[in-house]
Amino acid sequence: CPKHKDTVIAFVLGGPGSGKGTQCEKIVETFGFKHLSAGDLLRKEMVSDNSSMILDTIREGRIVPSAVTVKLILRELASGDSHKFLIDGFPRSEENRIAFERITGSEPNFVLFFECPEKEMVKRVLSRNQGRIDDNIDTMKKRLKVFEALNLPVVDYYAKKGKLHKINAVGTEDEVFEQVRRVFAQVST
Ligand code: UP5
Ligand code: MG
Repeated sequence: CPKHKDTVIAFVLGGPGSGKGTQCEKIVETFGFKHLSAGDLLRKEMVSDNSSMILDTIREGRIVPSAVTVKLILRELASGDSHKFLIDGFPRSEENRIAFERITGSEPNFVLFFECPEKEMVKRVLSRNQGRIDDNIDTMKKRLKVFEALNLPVVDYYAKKGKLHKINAVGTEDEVFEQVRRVFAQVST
């Protein structure tokens, strides 16, 4: 189990294009966390393993089996000497959440949730232009449906546990980060 008593794990949740990756980079610069993007880890694995399963799943906006994603996250938690982790874009379903808890024996210390209207998320994703196979209107519609059906229950779960910090994701990157900064100030006291 990678979790020592001084390990800090924050889950960073929010819909597709809500700004998770962008804000995680700022958190890394300001608060010295290690950033683990589940999506980035899966895209790397897809290429290095030539995995058509991961490719097809991402193109359909569906969720890769928990065992695959948790293995990649565990490898990162165990490598290097960081003990403060941002896990971005995971868990995406109750099944993901339960698998993570069972396999690592850990729960996150706190959870950030970027709240963003669908219209804004669609606009951001379609204007990103970084060649992601899932950044097209058809896949985006599917990603939004999966987010609503499977990820929002995870958000509710952490809200009930008192671990959820909601961030209004609309505004400039700096405006959004001001809210993030306040959360980190609050949880580290
Ligand atoms: N942008 C950012 N902030 C802005 C702001 N305040 N104002 C205006 N523009 C802003 O941002 C998106 C775009 O918006 C960028 O161009 C940015 O400059 C701009 P970004 O920070 O990239 O948003 P993010 O929330 O990270 O969006 P992303 O598309 O990465 O979210 P997803 O959750 O859809 O993607 P992820 O990579 O996590 O997952 C992709 C797929 O992998 C999933 O659909 C799924 O198929 C699979 N997956 C799993 O199966 N399991 C997992 O655990 C994780 C992923
Ligand atoms: Mg991202």
